[in-house]
Amino acid sequence: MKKYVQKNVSDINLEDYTGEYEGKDALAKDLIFTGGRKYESLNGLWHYAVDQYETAIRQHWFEERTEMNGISLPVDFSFDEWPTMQLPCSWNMQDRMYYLYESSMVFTRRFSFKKGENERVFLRVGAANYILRVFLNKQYVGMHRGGSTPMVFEITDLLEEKNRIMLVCDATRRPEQVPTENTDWFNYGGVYRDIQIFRVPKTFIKDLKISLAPGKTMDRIRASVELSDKSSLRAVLSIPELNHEAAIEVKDGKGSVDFRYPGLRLWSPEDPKLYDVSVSIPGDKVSDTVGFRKVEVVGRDILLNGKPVFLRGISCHEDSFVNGKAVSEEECIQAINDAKELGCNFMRLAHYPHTEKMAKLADKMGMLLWEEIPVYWAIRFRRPATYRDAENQLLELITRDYNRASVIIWSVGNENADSDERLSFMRRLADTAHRTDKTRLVSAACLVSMQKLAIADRLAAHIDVIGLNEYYGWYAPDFTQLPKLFENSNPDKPVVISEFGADALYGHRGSRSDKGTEDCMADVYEKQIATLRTIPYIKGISPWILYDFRCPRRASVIQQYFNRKGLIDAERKHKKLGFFLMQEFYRELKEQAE
Ligand code: GCB
Repeated sequence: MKKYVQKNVSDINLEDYTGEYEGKDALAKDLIFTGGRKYESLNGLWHYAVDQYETAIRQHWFEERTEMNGISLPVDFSFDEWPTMQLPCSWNMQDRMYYLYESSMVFTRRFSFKKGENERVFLRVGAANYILRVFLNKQYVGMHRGGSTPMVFEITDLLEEKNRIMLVCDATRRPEQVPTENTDWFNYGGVYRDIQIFRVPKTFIKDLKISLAPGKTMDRIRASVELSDKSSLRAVLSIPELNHEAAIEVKDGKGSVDFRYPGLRLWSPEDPKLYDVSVSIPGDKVSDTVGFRKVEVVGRDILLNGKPVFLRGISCHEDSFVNGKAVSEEECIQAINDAKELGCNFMRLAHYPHTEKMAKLADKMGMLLWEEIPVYWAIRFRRPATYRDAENQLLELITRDYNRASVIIWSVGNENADSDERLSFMRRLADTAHRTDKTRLVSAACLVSMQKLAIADRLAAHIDVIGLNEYYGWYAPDFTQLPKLFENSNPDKPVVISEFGADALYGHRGSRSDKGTEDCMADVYEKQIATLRTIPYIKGISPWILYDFRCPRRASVIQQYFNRKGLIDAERKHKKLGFFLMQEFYRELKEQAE
């Protein structure tokens, strides 16, 4: 990190004002395992100010320099007199004034803290879009890039009994970020997931990964532990329901144990069996509630616990009519229940990591998940720093959700044109996902080749399941091409139709060719279903999309800045005709499978 430039009140001629904040990035490797840990919440009312010109970081507001040599200075902030906002939230939903605001906001609050003996203290923020800079007691703590993954900062040495924390959240869209400037969803700003403080002992359990061990058997559990330092000690894994305790020999900070448990009840959407597990070391203990399942690809089949499974899916954004991206637990439950009512056993959580609540609920409620990072459309594939950002988001997501049985697929991107730079970028991401996690499949939502009229994406060789977005009957009006496309293709692995769909405004009726009507959408669904049901290598479908969602690109009178491809409207109240067609199809598929 560069040394701070000496500032008085402002520094009006310094344009490289962000450079001095570089080099202290919170990364995936800094995350700590929080399952079962107590925490103090910093959710609640924070003072805030819109900071359109990033004056807070240009002028070092965090230093609170209000006087010089005993003489008071004019300042441009009034932390404790500012209005308040309830965090976490998407600021766009708090006041019409902020609806389209996409730059920086400053948040600050005071809090008391009683530090214990020999403890380390970490601040965890569940997500903030896109850059978050953190300041505590007049010091710069660090920053995080990436709008949908968690971050952890150590604050042990900066804490006092009375503290002031300041968060500067920058929601600017930039071409080099992941995602880039142009997406088909709304750019909600804000610190929109939980803000928490965790206390841990000096040597603590930094990570716990637990799953079925990769390999042939389906009754072998593997637990791996990583400590915060290179200590060697014995950890104890306990799964009370199995009456099982196992010692984990930890050497130089790492250790793992494998053991067989014949008769283990495996997790599946039909039987989402979960077990409480805990790991303890002297002075520290973490816990989790996990399911055990095996997912693999054999030929063109996806196998769950050794049996072929068809993914009866639906795509879903993290977008609430009322709360924006700060979706509530009730809204997550509702989304899973609506998907279940549709007949789904699978949801594609597009196009970025959704709240971790979603995967925990899916574990409990029995829903398979596809989780994705926002390598979406025209990413700067040549830029090394953009790759590092994308890879870090992928690793943060994998670290966060590794123990979730519901998550079966990591998707490394969506609809990226098949160039050499893109291939090398996304292939590296797929390799990273495979290397880091051997218990899941890797996919990406690919485009069809219009020239070859076939599935011809070169990335397909590097992923386990080919995701395919196709909009025959909608963007590609000539529906007769879809069966031809499948005839021309002979993939050597399963294909999941990760998107198809059509816009319709709920209640708008007309002829089947009248775009924007429910009838036209129903026509597309009927034709899609009739074709997709005949293709043997299609092993899953997740139409676009469960709910209508906000989208600045959609300015027609029907859309009114919403993407209207939802099977249910944005208010989550009304189901469109397409919903019932898909429901009927999934009912049939389910019956066939039983
Ligand atoms: C797509 C994109 C998705 C869009 C959708 C649409 O192919 O993957 O993000 O929202 O099409 O509605 O155009």
